[in-house]
Amino acid sequence: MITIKEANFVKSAEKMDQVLDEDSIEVAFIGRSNVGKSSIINALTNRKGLAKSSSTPGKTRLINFFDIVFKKGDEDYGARLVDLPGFGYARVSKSMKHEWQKTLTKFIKERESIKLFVHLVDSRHPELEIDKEVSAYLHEICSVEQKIVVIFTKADKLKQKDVSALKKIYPNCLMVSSSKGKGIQKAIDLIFDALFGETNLD
Ligand SMILES: Nc1nc2c(ncn2[C@@H]2O[C@H](COP(=O)(O)OP(=O)(O)OP(=O)(O)O)[C@@H](O)[C@H]2O)c(=O)[nH]1
Ligand SMILES: [Mg+2]
Repeated sequence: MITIKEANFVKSAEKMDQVLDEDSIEVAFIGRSNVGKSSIINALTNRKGLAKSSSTPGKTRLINFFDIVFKKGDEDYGARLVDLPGFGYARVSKSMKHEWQKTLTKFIKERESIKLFVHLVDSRHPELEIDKEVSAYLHEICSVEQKIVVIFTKADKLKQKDVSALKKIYPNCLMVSSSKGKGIQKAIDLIFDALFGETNLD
């Protein structure tokens, strides 16, 4: 079994010149505001409050870095999780919002240490325009050394018939509930495999 045995907050960056050096492989959590980016980081690391979550959209306003250690058997594997502000929402003036989105898109585009983009999509609203835009953008900028996975969040809010409907459209999709812990082990396995799995070695 793969576990995350350690997770530590390292730094918050408001601007590009404050970000950490690209000295670790990174997983960036991307998605619209309030989709559950910070919550899944807490669920994955089993550390409530590590990443700040809130029912008010726009909670995460900085680029937050967390160093983690995966454990598989006797081996440790270091990586870094990056919690980002949400796309499409900022409770600030229009010009500030524009600045943020610019910082965010620039960061995602230029940061080669990101090996995996986890695009989080609300399982209740899988077809939103903003997610189509995010997906198109990620595919546009994704290099051969990078991967993209989609994870559906807030699965606990779905009725069984909604789960079946979603599975019909996305047969192999991963649905998680950060609040109930459902699908979290699968998400850890998926992220680990994307970073360190044999398919990753060339
Ligand atoms: N029911 C349920 N609620 C969740 C789940 N994950 C997150 N939430 C709630 O959704 C709200 C937003 O969660 P966050 O993790 O702060 O979302 P975020 O994507 O980081 O939002 P921003 O930082 O604003 O971009 C909070 O009230 C969470 O408690 C889940 O799996 N199930
Ligand atoms: Mg957040």
